Amino acid sequence: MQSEIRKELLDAFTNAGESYLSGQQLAELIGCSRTAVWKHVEELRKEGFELEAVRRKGYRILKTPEKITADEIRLGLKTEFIGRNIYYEESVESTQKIAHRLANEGVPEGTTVIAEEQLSGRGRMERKWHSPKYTGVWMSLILRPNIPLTKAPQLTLLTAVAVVQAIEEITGLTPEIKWPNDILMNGKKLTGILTELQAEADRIHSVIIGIGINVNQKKDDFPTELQETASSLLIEKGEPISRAELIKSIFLYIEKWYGIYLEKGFSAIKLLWESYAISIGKHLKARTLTEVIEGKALGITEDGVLLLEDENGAIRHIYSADIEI
Ligand code: BT5
Repeated sequence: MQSEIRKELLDAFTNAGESYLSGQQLAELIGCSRTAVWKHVEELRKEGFELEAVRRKGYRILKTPEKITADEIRLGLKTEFIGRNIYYEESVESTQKIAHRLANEGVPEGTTVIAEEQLSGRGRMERKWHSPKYTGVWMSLILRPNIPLTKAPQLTLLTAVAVVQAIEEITGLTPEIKWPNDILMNGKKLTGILTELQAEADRIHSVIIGIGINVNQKKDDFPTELQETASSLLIEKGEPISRAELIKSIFLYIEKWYGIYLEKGFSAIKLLWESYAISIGKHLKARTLTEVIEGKALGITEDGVLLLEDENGAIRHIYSADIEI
């Protein structure tokens, strides 16, 4: 109930833009007392929002806090369901773990878990994902598409396209995608995506999409073993980037492409993905669990499988691998 009022309050400020809203107007819009409005405004102040209060005019928001809070993401969020239900945590082991639990409990599609820090963030195949406090976007999104299991990898590619477009919109930088799940800038990794499934036979219950983006880390903030291979938006752009704005933009692009995907299939996303991919046309080494395959990357299939032409001219289908260019 409390958070419902908060959501409505932030929606009201969003719609008001630069204009002031009086306590009376807010109370009427939300359907609560003026005292309750005042109490919630004070709560927003405590979270780091700067609010201006002018006699006879009312309130307006001047500045949102440095920390990402669920409220800050809600302010100005234009999606219908992606990110509408947010679980925001200060410190967690892994947002994936929490999202799996919530998915089991039946939370609505689009529910997202966001944390300021992960103590054991994970990558693919039990690898670790470095997720220090207040500097990155560490989040897991729950989707429930009605698609066969074999199509699930397409959602990793869809997410990569959405994240690249959001980064472009917020920073003006144009990163590149390395199949299947890395987003790079100048050859260094900015983002990793981890798609996990809850499924039974051939039916998907939930897809949990983990997105990790290095945003405001400086070079020294990375452990030595990552300093040559990882980068952040701050390093690439030369100035700090608002994580909340980036998250909102990602939500909007995911919602857009997910809608198109469910309605029309993967083709439009495949084309876009290929336009952002660095690996196509290049000679690569694909390290799978069992072998290393070398060849020229021809593109991806309709299912998101990477096609490599090996030295004998044979076309190999790569379902899961690490790529070296
Ligand atoms: C990935 O795995 O790239 C997927 C990473 C997904 C992280 C998100 S954060 C929110 C959600 N919750 C989680 O617990 N996970 C997801 P993979 O392709 O396996 O790459 C992992 C490798 O990237 C590691 O072995 C390191 O070499 C490198 N790495 C680790 N942390 C990094 C970082 N912050 N930036 C760049 N590279 C990193």
